Amino acid sequence: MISRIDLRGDALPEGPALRDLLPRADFDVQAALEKVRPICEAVHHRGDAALIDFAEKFDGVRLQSVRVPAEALDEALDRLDPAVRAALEESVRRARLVHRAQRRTTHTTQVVPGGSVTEKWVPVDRVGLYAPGGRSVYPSSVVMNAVPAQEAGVESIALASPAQAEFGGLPHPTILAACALLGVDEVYAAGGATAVAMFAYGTESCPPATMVTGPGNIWVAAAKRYFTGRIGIDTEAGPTEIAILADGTADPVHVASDLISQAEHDPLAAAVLVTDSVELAEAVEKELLPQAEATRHVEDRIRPALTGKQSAIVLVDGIDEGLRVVDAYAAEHLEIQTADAAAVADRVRNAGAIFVGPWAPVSLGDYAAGSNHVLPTGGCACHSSGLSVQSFLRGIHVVDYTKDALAEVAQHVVTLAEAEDLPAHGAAIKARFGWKVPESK
Ligand code: HSO
Ligand code: ZN
Repeated sequence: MISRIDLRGDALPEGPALRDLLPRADFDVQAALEKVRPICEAVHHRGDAALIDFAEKFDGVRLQSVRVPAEALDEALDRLDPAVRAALEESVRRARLVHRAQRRTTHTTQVVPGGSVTEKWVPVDRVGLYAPGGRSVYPSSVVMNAVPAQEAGVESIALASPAQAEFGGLPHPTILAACALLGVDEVYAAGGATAVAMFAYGTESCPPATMVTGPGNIWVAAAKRYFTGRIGIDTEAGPTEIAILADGTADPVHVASDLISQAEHDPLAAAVLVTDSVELAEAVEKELLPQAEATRHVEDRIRPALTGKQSAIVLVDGIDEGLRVVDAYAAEHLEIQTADAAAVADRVRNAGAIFVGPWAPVSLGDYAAGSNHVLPTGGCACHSSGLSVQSFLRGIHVVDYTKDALAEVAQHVVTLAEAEDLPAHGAAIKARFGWKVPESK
């Protein structure tokens, strides 16, 4: 059910040529951009009225108000299954441990006596988090977005999730319960591009945000791209990906179940096994179908994901070549299931998150490892990181020089300003010293 790409024999090509041999889903955000433009503009001009009309059109429900009343949040938490509540609490506890350790401290560098640069870290003022509805109602994603924002010290945190007709126009109750658990009390029923536009422009009921984060479908990604440069965004999340680098020591049952686990998200999800063992490849192929058939979403998501052009088993000549392949692919999630997995994992350069050895499946990271599950997709892991405390912070340089410290470097500044044909830059220095440049020490 899954295709094979055989890269054994000849030497592997370099860089982009190697990347072109590897499978990837089509996810044309640029094409979606034209469709979201009128939606964003309608929210800009008509505010809440546009959000209410779009909820009726896309979600089939007429809203009383876009803002979710506080009682609805409390009620959702009261009604939450106690086992789900306990699991979410543990997920939050572990995520807090990891994200608290990401906090940055103010640092001052004494460049010269009397001259210092301090880097202070300031959280963004207000973020809008997005939690999808429909096929993907993930309270775990509320945790993964809210915890780093909270640990970064963001003062104003709001969340939007699509209105659900079956819940009277409120977002899904598990999303509301997760918000209540996390202390996120400003919640809106708005979905897809309309939610991003609501946060970007602000409406009568929702003040504008400086940043929007959170996973979503192609319309959310397109809306984020539309607002790039106006508001901060995290990476544009595409369909989920798992790559597994495995040798003959890996257990094919586990490898197959991990590939299937991420194929479960989306018909466009990617599952890629890179191995130097033909025996493992064959054993995994045998496992995939029966395991997939035994699970609920086989027809609508898992089979199309595994048989799609974005998924494959890639055969290589040894783990060194395997490492070159997984680096070229730059997976959102990368599992290392080889002998001495930690040493192999240490050599990986490009991945959103790395899962080491037989006891760290991606599902653990999705819910309760403490790591973040909002990660770069589509090869963006070669230049971007997953969501973290850092995503919500700005490092501001504070430059503090005395007269003597400025005098000491004045000549160099004037010289560089002249070299760039910017004499007024030099004049701003000279003016402070009676228009004479002090001698450099
Ligand atoms: N694997 C998804 C996140 C997720 N999994 C949410 C389960 N729920 C993208 O990293
Ligand atoms: Zn997942």
